[in-house]
Amino acid sequence: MKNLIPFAFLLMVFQISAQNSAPYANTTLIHLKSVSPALEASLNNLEATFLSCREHQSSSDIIVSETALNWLSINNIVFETIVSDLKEKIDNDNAAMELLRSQRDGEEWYEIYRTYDEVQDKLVEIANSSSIATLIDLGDSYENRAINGLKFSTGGTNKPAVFFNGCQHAREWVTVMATTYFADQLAQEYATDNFTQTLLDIVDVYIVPIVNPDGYVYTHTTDRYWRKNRQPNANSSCVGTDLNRNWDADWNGGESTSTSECSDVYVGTSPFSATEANVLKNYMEAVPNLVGHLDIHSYSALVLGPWGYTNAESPDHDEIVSLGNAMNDAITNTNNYPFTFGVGDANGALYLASGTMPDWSYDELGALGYTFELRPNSSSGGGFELPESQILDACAENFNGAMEMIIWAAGIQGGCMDATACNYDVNSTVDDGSCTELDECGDCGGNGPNPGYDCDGNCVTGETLTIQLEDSYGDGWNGNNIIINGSSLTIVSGSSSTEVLCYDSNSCISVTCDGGNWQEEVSWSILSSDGIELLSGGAPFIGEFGNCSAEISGCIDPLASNYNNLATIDDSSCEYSSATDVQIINLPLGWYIFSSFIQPDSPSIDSLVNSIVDATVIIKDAQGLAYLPEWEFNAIGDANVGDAYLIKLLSNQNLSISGTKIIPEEFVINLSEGWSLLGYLRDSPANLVEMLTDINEQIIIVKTFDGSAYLPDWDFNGIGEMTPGQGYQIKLNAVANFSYPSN
Ligand code: 0X9
Ligand code: ZN
Repeated sequence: MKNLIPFAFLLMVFQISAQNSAPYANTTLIHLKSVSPALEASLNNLEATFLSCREHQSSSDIIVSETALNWLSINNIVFETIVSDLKEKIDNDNAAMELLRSQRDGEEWYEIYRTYDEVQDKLVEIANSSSIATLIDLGDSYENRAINGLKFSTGGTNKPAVFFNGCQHAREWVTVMATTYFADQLAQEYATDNFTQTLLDIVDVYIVPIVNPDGYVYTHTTDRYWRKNRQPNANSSCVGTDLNRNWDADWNGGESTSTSECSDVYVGTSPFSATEANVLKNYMEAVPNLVGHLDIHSYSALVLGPWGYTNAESPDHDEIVSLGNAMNDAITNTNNYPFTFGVGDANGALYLASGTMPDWSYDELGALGYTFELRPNSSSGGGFELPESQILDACAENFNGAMEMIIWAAGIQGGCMDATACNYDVNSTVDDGSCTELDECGDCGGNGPNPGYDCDGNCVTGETLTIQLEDSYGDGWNGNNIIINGSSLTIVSGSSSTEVLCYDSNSCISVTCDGGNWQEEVSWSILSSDGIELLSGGAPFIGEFGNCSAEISGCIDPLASNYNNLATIDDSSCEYSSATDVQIINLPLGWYIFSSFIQPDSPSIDSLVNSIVDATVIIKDAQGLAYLPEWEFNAIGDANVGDAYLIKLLSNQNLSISGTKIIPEEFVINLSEGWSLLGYLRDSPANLVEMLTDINEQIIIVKTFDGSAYLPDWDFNGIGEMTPGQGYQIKLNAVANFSYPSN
C-alpha cells in the first residue's frame, strides 16, 4: 500500500469508503431529550445505536431503524430528527471529502480526514524531520497492523514521561488528526521555540495517534460508526471488544459495560483480552516514570479526570482538579469553544465507565490519567463527523490542552518573566513567551474597546439595541446562537435573556440564528432604543435590517446593449445587438466547476474569463494544467467545447460567454478511462441519469463541485439534474463517447 503512487491511492480510498455507509441504509439520526432505562431497552430491541457521550440518559443522540422511528411516533415520544437519511449523509460526506482531496495537492494535511496509511507515512515524515522524535512500534493489532507512534526525548534516563493516545474508538476520526497534529507541532516548536525546548529537555513525550488501527480502517471501508476493535468473539457472530472497557480498573464493574459480545461496550473475556489493550499495557508498563496520560476521544467537549468508574474522590483529587482546570482553560481559550472539566460523571455531563484506560494508568502506574472528549459538543455540530473545516480548530485546542500536561510534568511555572510587562508573573520560573502590553483602555493584553463602544462601555456610534431572547421550553437555547453583525448571543439556561448591543444605524445589520437543537422553542426580537421592534424571528433564521440597499434587478451583462450597471440580480432581460449567443454563468466564491453551451468567439481561457480576472485565483483542466492570472501563466491554452474547468474565485461573479450556441446532438464528446471533467452542452436543466444513459455502463461516479454524487452501482443519484453552466467530475471504467439530446 505504501508504495502506491498518490493518485492511484486516492482513487482507491473513495472506492472503498463509499461502502462505509451501507449499514445505515434506511436509518435516521435522532435526538431525544430524555431516555429512561425502559425506553433505552425498548429502542435497543427495535434496532437502535446510542452514540452516547455527553448527557447520556438525560438526553441522547441515537441511530434508529424505520421500525424504531415508527414505534416512537406511535407512542407519541417527542424526538428531534438530526439527519433523516443517514446513509445519504455519509455518502455525501464521502463525496465531499473526495472532492477536497482531488482539488488539493496534499499540502494542507490537517484539512482532510486521513487514512491509517496516510497517518503511518506522516509519523515517519515527522520522525525524519525532527532531531528528537523517533518512530516507536508498540506492537501489532489483532489483524496485524502496526500500532505506531512517536517518542520525543532529548536523552537521559528516568525523566518524567507523559503518554498521549487517540482513537481507542474507531469512529472518533478527529482524535487521529489531533494527536498527529500534536506530534507534528511539537516537533516544529522544538526546533523554533525556547519554551518548548525547555519543556522537552525535562520531559519525555509519547504520542500514539491510532491505538485501534483495525477498527479505524473498518470505519473507512465498511461501517462509518464502528467503535470497538475487530477481534472475533468465540460463540458469537458479533465482532469486537470496546477497548475502553477492557482495562484492569474496575473491569466489568457495571458502569456502562456489557458482557454481551454484540454490545458497543462489550468488556471482553478478561482484562486485556483485546490484543490492542494488551499491546498498549505492555508498552506503557515499560515506560519508566510515567507521570501523566491523556486518552483522547470525541465528541462532547469535555476534560475528564479520574476516577471514571466512580464519583468517589481520588487520592490526588486537588492536583487532578488543578491540572484538569488548567487543560480545560487552555482548550477553551484557544478559540472560545467552551469545554467543561469534571471527574466521575462530571456532574451528570457524562456517565460513569468501568474498565477505562485512564483509570488503569492512574491506578496501576500512578500517572494522572485524563480523557479529552474533543469537538463538537453535540450531534448537531456533526457528532463523529466534525466538519472538515473545523479539524484545524479542534487540533489547535487539543494541542494547547495537552501542552498543559507537559508543563505540569516538567514541574515548572511558565509565565511572563519581563518585569516591565503588564502580566509579569513573579512566581514563574521559565518565560513562556506570553508577555503582553496594556491596550488603549488599560486592559492587559486587551484588544481595545468593543466595536461601537468607548473604553467605559458607552455606546458611541449609533444606537443601543435591546435583544430579547426566549425559550418556550425553558431549558436554554440548546446550542443555538443569534449572531448580530458578528456578536453572538444565546440563552445558556432558563427561558429568557435580555442583552444590549451598540450599532451604527447608518449601516446594514446582518442577523442569523442557528446552530443547535430544538429550534421550534427559540424566539427573539430586536428593539430600538425607543422600544420599537426592528426584527423578530426564531431559528433557523437569516436576514438583515437597518440601512440595507434593496436589490435592483436588470441586465447585468456588460456585453448587452441594455446593460444596467446598478443592477445586482439578473432578470433575463439582456438584449444583444448582433446575432451573438450569450450565456451568463453564476460562479460562487471558492471552488466551482464550470462549462458552457457556447462555442466562444475567443476561445483562449484568459480572454474567456477576462471580465472576472481580478477575482480569479486559478483555473485548472482535467489534466491539472493551470491558468494563473496573477502570474500571467496559461498552460491550458484554449477552452475546449465539451470540457469543464475547475475555477477558484475570491468573490461571487457572473461570467458572460459570447459566441455561437452549440447544437448538443451534433457534438460528440469523447471521454477517456479514469477521471475527466465533463461539460453540459444543453441550454436547460435535465435529469442527469437520462442525459448520460448511453454511457451508464462505463460510469463509476459523477460528482459536482459541492460533493453531490451519482453512483450507478448504488442506484444513487444525489445530483438530480444537470444544470447549464456547471461542469462535472466523471470517472469511467473504459473510454466512451456520446452526445447530449437536443435542446
Ligand atoms: O465511553 C467512553 O469510553 C468515553 N466516551 S466515548 O463517547 N468517547 O466513548 C468516556 C470514558 C470516560 N468516562 C469518564 N471518565 N466518566
Ligand atoms: Zn471514545
